[in-house]
Amino acid sequence: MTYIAKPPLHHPALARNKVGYTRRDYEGKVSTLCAGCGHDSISAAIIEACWEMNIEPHRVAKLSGIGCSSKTPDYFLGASHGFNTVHGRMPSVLTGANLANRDLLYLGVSGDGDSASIGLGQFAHAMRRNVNMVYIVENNGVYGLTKGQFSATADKGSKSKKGVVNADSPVDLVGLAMQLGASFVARSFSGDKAQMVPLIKAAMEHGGAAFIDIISPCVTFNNHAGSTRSYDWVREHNEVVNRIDFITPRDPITASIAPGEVVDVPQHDGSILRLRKLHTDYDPTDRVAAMSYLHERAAEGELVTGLLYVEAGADDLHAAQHTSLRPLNSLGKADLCPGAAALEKLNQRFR
Ligand SMILES: Cc1ncc(C[n+]2csc(CCOP(=O)(O)OP(=O)(O)O)c2C)c(N)n1
Ligand code: SF4
Ligand SMILES: [Mg+2]
Repeated sequence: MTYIAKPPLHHPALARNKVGYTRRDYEGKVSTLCAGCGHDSISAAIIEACWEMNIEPHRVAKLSGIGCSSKTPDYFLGASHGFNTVHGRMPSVLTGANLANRDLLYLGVSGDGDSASIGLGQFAHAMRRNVNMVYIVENNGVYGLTKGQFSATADKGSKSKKGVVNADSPVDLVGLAMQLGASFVARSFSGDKAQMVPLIKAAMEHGGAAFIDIISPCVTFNNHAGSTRSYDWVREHNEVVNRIDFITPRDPITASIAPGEVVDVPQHDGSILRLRKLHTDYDPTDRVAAMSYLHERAAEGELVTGLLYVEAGADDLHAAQHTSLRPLNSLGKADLCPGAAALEKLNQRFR
């Protein structure tokens, strides 16, 4: 059913953003996910964020793996580049595409099975290399597409729909991303669009690996009592540490906020992430403190959401590898194939 296209007609009076597109231009095909699936709310937040950020759809490359979550790029940004890869292999395909053309905005969409089970190794290496991308995991604690088996992010002791208790310890992708060196780490909830949209916008402006773990309930297989990924459970245990205001280089910075209530984090392009602190003792620029805070709250059964860690000005993979500033498809033969002498010089470095 993924072939159902939306009618192309637009109401002529639809509002247009600064690059001339309506919200409809950021949509994709009709979703075939179950009604109420958290993943559809995340697609809606991505559409909203891209429209508000005035991003031209053809400047975006969306990549995914396999799963209900990985199907979603078909349901937004229909005019963008897209690659639905193999289960768990999105990060390496995205890394390759990014190395070949640094001028696109890379959006990786994955599931908890896709990134924390089969794709855990791929996830880890993309984070530690600080690949410049937005990486969203739509985390429902189960393999939704294959009918609700526990995934590696399911909490120990949580119950499946049939009452089976999960005996395995969970993989916490947020904790892993921080430990591995990701320079932007956030967690959100698909039921909180007001939190998701600014987080996605900030992630798109960040120049490095921007990881967002979005708890996204699977209404068909993991939304019952005993689950720790249901709408009810997340609403009861969600501890929001901050709210983002996003200030582009052109916006005036006006605020009358008491010191201690706000953290300003400048980004590569001159924009500023302004974090309004809801928990005054939480510092998102201190990696070690942020990790211990998350562990403490998790031990109390709380799920911390918000921008959890951000490192301004971190070097991405291109900076570390001194890659070409121009996309490879814009280089001529002389640059791409500089001849035997250049190859010999290169080989000398490895002897
Ligand atoms: C190599 C390989 N192994 C197993 C599968 C079967 N499979 C398809 S989707 C999936 C899990 C999807 O779970 P998740 O990434 O959490 O996505 P969700 O459906 O929950 O959004 C599995 C195991 C596959 N397609 N390919
Ligand atoms: S099975 Fe679960 S994850 Fe898949 S579309 Fe349905 S509700 Fe969403
Ligand atoms: Mg899943």
